[in-house]
Amino acid sequence: MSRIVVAGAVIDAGRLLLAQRARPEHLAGLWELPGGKVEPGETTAEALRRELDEELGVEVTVGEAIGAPVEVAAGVDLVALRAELVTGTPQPREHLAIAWVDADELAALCARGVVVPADTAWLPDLDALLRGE
Ligand code: 523
Repeated sequence: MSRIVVAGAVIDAGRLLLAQRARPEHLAGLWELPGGKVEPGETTAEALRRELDEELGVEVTVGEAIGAPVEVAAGVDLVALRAELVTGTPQPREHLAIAWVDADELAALCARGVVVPADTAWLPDLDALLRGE
């Protein structure tokens, strides 16, 4: 059975929220769209709301999918959904840090190889959103 991991593209005032992973070792220190595994019985939107509450202490509304799903492991697909902050200020409860980046800063991080590899697939889609196209 395939599993889904959901990641949130939280955009506010032309900036994207990134979170720096603390684990596992091969991803530690890399920046990602925050999220996590969809649990049985959850929709992707429900899972994203739960993950962003647990990880960052924020309430979000979830919007449309961004880009195409990425296979992160055999039978594990990663999907990105747009999300908008409703309440709370993101705090890195499970990450090393958080950052708000504009389109140029996101491209620079991807070019430096400090973004989680799967997430770099969405760079064109995120770039267009951040530039308001
Ligand atoms: N990714 C990934 N990008 C990304 C996320 C949220 C996750 O490539 N933006 C990958 C990393 C892991 C897998 O998806 O291989 C599961 O993500 P993880 O560890 O964030 O999921 P959790 O938080 O549900 O995991 P555990 O609670 O540790 O089981």
